[in-house]
Amino acid sequence: MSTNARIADPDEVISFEELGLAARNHGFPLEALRYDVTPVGLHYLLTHYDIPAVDPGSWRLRIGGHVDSPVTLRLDEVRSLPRATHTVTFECAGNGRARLSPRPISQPWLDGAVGTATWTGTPLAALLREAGPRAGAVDVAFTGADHGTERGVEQDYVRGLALDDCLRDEVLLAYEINGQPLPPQHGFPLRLVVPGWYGMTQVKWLTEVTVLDAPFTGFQNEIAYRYRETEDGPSEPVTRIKPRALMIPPGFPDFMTRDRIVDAGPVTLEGRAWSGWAPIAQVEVSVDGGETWKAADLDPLGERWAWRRWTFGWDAEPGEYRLTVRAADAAGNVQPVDQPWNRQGMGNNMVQQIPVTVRPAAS
Ligand SMILES: Nc1nc2c(c(=O)[nH]1)N[C@H]1C(S)=C(S)[C@@H](COP(=O)(O)O)O[C@H]1N2
Ligand SMILES: [Mo]
Repeated sequence: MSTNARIADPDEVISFEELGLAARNHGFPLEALRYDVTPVGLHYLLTHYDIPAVDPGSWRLRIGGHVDSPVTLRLDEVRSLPRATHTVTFECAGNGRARLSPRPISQPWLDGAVGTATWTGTPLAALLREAGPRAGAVDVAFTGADHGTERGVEQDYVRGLALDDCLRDEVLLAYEINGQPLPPQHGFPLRLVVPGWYGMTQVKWLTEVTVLDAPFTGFQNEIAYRYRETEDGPSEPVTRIKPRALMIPPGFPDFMTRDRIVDAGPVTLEGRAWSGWAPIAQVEVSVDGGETWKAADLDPLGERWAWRRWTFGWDAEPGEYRLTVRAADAAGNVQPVDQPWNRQGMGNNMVQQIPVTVRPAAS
């Protein structure tokens, strides 16, 4: 049995199975780019299996493995630890997958597997230090309370992360989103938040934190979240978020195609850009599908792990346009116009394309 995603045949359309995944795991509507912080119900969702039933009274967090003093905590004990809050842009590593050609079959995201939330919790580093990783500790495994099978492998959802990455100041065990207790779909009662990393790292319904003296080799790290060109060839782990800019689609939409109609005249195009590698340094807009580019205006840098707002003044004259936007970060990573294809459809940060008809202004 292959543990790779299947690739769609050239004329194969989206199946009921994919539609089922897409309905459970909804994206965020692009007009929600207008909010600095995404309202909870508009944040994207991705859950591999079922949302587990967790009883907060009997729930425990266990920190153990290759440590000197294992720790077990009740929810009220976690909540009484020092608090920290970070505003963080999340993005699923599969965002953009459904636009790839040929198309890897999995959760068929278009552009909307994104959201920015204010996460409150307690810094992971202090708890890990209290448990005391022993000499030789390399990775930490984070286990969720959800369970399922995936490509024939039965498993709890578990992700590994290098101990050094776990000890960064910004990493949280979060119990609140936007000032409210986590709702079931976002990981109640506790989740991991690792700012800058793609979504698979943000383990929901956390129950166990296990320090390991050998590299973690579980399914979600070794099989699922890899950049892989061929079925059996070499692969690289999916880690931090590549740069992406998105635009609020201007004007108003057609119901079916979602193509846009805009009245001629001055239009302020607006959106957000982010990168998990370095702060956003530049955003450029094209109204001709990527032939020519002009720099957008950037809002001042805000919180490091939150997206950055941009605007662009467009003098729209009647005609047909294809609006496109691309981001570059301070580490020199630039969003591509052409698809970065890989076998499992990971990290497709190819630019958004918005067909727009500009109609003459009513006189
Ligand atoms: N336990 C558990 N954690 C999980 C997942 C999961 O299926 N189970 N999905 C991951 C993936 S792939 C993503 S993109 C994010 C989505 O977080 P959200 O649903 O809160 O937006 O959660 C991550 N954490
Ligand atoms: Mo994801």
